Amino acid sequence: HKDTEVSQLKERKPLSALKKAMENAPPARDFVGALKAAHLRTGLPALIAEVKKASPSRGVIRENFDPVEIARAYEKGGAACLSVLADEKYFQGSFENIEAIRNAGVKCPLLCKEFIIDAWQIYYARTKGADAILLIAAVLPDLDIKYMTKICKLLGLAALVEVHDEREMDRVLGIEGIELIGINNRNLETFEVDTSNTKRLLEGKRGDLIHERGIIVVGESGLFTPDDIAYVQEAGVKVVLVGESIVKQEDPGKGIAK
Ligand code: IGP
Repeated sequence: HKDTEVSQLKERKPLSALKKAMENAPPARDFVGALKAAHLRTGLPALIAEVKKASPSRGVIRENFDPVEIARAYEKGGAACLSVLADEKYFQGSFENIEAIRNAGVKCPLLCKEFIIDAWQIYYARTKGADAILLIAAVLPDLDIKYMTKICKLLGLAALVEVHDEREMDRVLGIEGIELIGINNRNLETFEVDTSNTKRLLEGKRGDLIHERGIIVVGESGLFTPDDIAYVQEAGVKVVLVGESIVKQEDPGKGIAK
C-alpha cells in the first residue's frame, strides 16, 4: 500500500486549526466497552458492522450507497459498533462519511478504517468524530504501533491492531498495553480469505497469552454464514467484523442477530 493516496495528508491543516477542530468534535465514546457489553448480553460474538461501498477485490459492493442509511440500519439491527471506510482510493470511502454518521446521531461507536501511516491522521480522524482507529501491523513498524497506540489512548480512542500471520501476531504480542487485536482472514496481497487463519493464530501459547492479558480478539473478513461466525467463536474470538455479506443486503440490518 505504498501508493495509498492519503488525501488528508496532502492538505495538512495547520496544528492550530486541527486543535480547534478536535475541541469542537463530539467526545470519543467507549468502543471496547460497547463490544464487551454486547458480548456479555448475548453470549455471541459482538458485531462491528462495516460501512463499505467498494473494495479492491470486489469492485463496487453496493450501488445506491448511503452511508448514514446503512449505519442506521446496522444500529437498528443490533450491531455493537461500526467500522467506516475512510480510504478513498481503494474503497471509495471518506472521512466525511464518518463525520456524517456521527452527526446523524448514530450511537454505535465508530472505527476509522484508513491506512494510518502518520500519527497526524489519528488527530484528523478524531476531528471527524471517530472513536477507534485501525492500525495495520503489515504496514507499521513496531515503534510506530507503540507510539500510535499511546496517542490513541491519550485521545480516548481505542486502537484495533490488525495482524494476518504468526509473525505479525508475535510482534504485536511483544508490545505492551494492546487491548484489541484483529485477525484478518484476508491475505492483503492475494485477497484470498481463509477463516482457519483466525483459528491458527489463536492456538497454543499465543492463545494462552491473549487470554491471560484479557486482550479482545476480533475475527475479520470473509465471514458470510452463521457457521463462519460459530467457527471463529469456537476459535476464541469475542468480536467479529463483517462487511460485504451484510452491506450488500437490501436491508443491511436485517440479518444481524441480537
Ligand atoms: C470486512 P468483509 O470480507 O466482511 O467485507 O471484510 C473487513 O474485515 C475488511 O474490509 C478489512 C479491511 C482491512 C479493509 C479488514 N482489514 C483493512 C481495509 C483495510
